[in-house]
Amino acid sequence: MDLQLDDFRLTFEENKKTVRKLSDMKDFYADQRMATRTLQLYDPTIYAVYAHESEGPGNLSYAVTVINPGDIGGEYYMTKGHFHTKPTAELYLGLEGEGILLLQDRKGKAKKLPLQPGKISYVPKDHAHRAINTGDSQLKFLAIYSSDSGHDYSTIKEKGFEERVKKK
Ligand code: M6P
Ligand code: ZN
Repeated sequence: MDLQLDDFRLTFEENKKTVRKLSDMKDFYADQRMATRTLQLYDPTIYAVYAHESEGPGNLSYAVTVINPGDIGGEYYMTKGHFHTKPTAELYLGLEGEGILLLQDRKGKAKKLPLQPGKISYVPKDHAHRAINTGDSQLKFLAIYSSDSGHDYSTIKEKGFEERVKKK
């Protein structure tokens, strides 16, 4: 299915805004020396999440994430990445910019999907997911997820993703 849509304006009322700066996620980057050096100079905003969150089972939450262009020691700006605490899936829709959606199952098997305008990607349950901005402009995408999915960041923080996406 291929749908040609006219330019449109996406609007919704967020009830939660999260801004992640380098200082919030220093440990997620491979090049710790470069992360430390960067933080001595400034604390760049890596991404912001504008979410409309609902509560409880049976409901949906959704969010637009905006990842700035940039890298730390060649590793592109990216989201922290997480598993869901409950086995629930998630849907991604690329809006602007170019990037990669990195998936990883519980056994550590990774998969890279393109994140680009108009592209819908499905994150199966029990798969960690991280978005990476590989372009030179902002990467924007919409994510829709179960309201009770929950974010487990600790597994990724401890073990990391098998794959890192770096500048060539
Ligand atoms: C998407 C969704 C959100 C998530 C956000 C940023 O919008 O998956 O649930 O919060 O990306 O990703 P992270 O929470 O891993 O930093
Ligand atoms: Zn998620």
